[in-house]
Amino acid sequence: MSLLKRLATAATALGLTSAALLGAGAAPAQAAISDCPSGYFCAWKTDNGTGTMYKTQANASTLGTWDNTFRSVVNRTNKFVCLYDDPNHGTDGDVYSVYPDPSGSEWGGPGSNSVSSLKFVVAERECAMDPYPVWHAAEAPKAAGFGDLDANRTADVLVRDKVGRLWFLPGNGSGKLVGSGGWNAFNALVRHGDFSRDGKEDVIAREASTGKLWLYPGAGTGSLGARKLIGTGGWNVMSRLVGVGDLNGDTRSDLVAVEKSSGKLWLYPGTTTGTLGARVLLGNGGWNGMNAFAGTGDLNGDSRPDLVAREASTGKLWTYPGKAGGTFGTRVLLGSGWNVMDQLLAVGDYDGDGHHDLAAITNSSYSSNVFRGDGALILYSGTGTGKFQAGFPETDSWWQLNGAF
Ligand SMILES: [Ca+2]
Ligand SMILES: [Ca+2]
Ligand SMILES: [Ca+2]
Ligand SMILES: [Ca+2]
Repeated sequence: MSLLKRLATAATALGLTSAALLGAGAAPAQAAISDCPSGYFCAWKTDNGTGTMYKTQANASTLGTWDNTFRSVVNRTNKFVCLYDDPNHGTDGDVYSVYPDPSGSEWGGPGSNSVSSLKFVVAERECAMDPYPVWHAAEAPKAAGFGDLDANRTADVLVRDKVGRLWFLPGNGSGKLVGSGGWNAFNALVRHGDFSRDGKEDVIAREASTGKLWLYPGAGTGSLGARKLIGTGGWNVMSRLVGVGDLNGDTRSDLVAVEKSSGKLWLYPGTTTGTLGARVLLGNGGWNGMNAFAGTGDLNGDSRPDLVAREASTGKLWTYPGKAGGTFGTRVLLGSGWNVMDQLLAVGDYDGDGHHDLAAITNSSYSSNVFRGDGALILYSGTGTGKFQAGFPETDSWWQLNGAF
């Protein structure tokens, strides 16, 4: 039973650990545990849920006479309950989270008499950090506004959280809610390009249940406008959708897609009306062997957008240089060891030197002398000649999210 888990707050300990924190293993006195009403968080001073019961539906900055007394708890709400050793939800001490359990079928204890405040949150990461991760980017006067939803020449990012909210990260460390929910209905989100032809970058989303493709026109502020159907169905036959910029050189942004059944790579050219035109075969097969993509924009200085892809079997990272005619030239090896990344992220020019860059979010296999485990953001500054500088571990706050775009 992993009822209680510690949230890592130290830079070197990302990820959940639970082993030492499980509660009392003895069967609860059913009558007492079931005294906790539906919709409440309850706690007892005993290890088996007997005796006087504490119950609340509200955040508590201090616990009064209950300070440092919780021994067993049950969370019959639909939110996470964060338990803090510090008062006022401080994160210097240990932080535990108790999973939503409306039926009250799981219970346990923090294993210590140290809880001094508690808080209800919808996403577990909010127990210890902002709902969105930290993103900083420099103004980039020389780069071409790629990865820039609010058109201020600072590379920005969209992040989806575990509860389906969408956050816009402008690049100054802050985050703005631009989608209040429902975004987990999509199993592909693509950006990097102005598809609607109004000069503002847009988002394309594939609806998992229907295979429909929707265009969410960017408002130029980081927010998205009313969606428009651009694909009536069938898009679930594609394993990957990637925004690549203008691959075929007609000034309109294009999409590439990998077909699940065949491993073929297709180009879907953007059209004058914001829809996608007749597809063109780019690759005859084998593209299912790639399990992460980034449409980074031009990396090698020929003004044509390039594509970065990771080979699943080897962990090698390859660049596919865009070439005249809207195809890709011979791939170039960028490096190996990339299987420790959960996701590649095309971020435009984050450091403002005029060259497109790359970011990656780590998975649990990642380890460096700065961060370990999942949820670290590593930045790779492009050289402008098709290469990247060594990765820079930027922050470990990209944890417990559901994708970045
Ligand atoms: Ca921007
Ligand atoms: Ca195009
Ligand atoms: Ca290029
Ligand atoms: Ca750069």
